[in-house]
Amino acid sequence: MHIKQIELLLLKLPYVHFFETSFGREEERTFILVKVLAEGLTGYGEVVAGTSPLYSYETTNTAWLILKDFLIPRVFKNSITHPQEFYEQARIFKGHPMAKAGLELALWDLEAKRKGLPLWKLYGGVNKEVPAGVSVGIQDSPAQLMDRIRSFLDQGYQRIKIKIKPGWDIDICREVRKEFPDVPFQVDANGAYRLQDKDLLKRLDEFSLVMIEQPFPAYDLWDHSHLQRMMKTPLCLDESIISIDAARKAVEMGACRIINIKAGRVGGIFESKKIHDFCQEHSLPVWCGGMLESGIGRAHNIHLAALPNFVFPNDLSASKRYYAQDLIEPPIGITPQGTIKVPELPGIGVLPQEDRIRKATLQQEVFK
Ligand code: OSB
Ligand code: MG
Repeated sequence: MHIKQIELLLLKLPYVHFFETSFGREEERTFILVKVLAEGLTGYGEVVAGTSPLYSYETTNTAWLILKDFLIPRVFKNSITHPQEFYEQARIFKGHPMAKAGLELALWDLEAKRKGLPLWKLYGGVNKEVPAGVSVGIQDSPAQLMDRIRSFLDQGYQRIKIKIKPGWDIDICREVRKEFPDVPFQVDANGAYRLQDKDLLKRLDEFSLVMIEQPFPAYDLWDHSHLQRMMKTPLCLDESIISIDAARKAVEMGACRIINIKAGRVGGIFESKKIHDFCQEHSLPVWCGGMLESGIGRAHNIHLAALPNFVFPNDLSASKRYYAQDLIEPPIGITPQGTIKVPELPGIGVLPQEDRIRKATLQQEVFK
């Protein structure tokens, strides 16, 4: 096999409801799709970088540049076809994990389609359904938050995660707990606090949270290890876990008791699997995070979440929770039990709709 063509597409899709975190509010998502064409098949990958360097330093523009100038030329020059070869060669370039992951995911989809197998079988997945949670952004008022949570619980989601930031934390958690006393409930600060906020953070122990995600900035494993010793509630790291190396250090330091895995953040599926396996050996449960992906990126996440140590409900929600019209058919749905079925068709196992992709495309570049 050789790869005939690689395409980068910049897409924009409006959210059904704005999404606000400690770093701001967004009404739409602009992201890169990667298409890899060979032997009449197309592999699809999604780059999770946003337009601004808020979640991490990568942006749609930096990822486009790294793909165009370094990663795509390497695939053609060295006739790379297998995702493992790509992973090994892409590692020589520093950083830019989201750009690397987007292309690795497209190569995985292509490889699985060539074999006629769904991705989860290539990854060693075992779960036929994965538990669905929902990540609820900061709202205009507590009442609006309660309404949204109620509606998600009515749809069957197994747990609620809310975004917190200074000023939208203790009082909001108290209200959510009062309204929904038995619901599995967790919070995500996206790094908005510092060690000096430890007394406030320690008060979160009273709400029986399943976990507190990323209270401190990404670089700060050390202060997370201090906070974890002071708190009953498990800390979960997201932004801090950029590699298997970071995962090992976090675990050795006691900086967290749970890890959220995102292929984009760690640079692809190989790195994700290493983190998954390491956590399994060290009895740390993991779950799959999300970056408000389209159905293409989300389908990739679902296959990853089929691995055995994905234990907690994931940030994997139905298509209609994010976008009025997703890019795939059938749309991702949730079962009455609050799970998502892992697709059985080859590759990502859902069908990208080229007409919808075309309608959402702002910019495109073809490489041969
Ligand atoms: O921190 O988990 C996060 C979305 C964008 C950036 C960061 C995060 C999130 C989410 C959304 O929480 C999860 C989802 O895709 O449903
Ligand atoms: Mg997070």
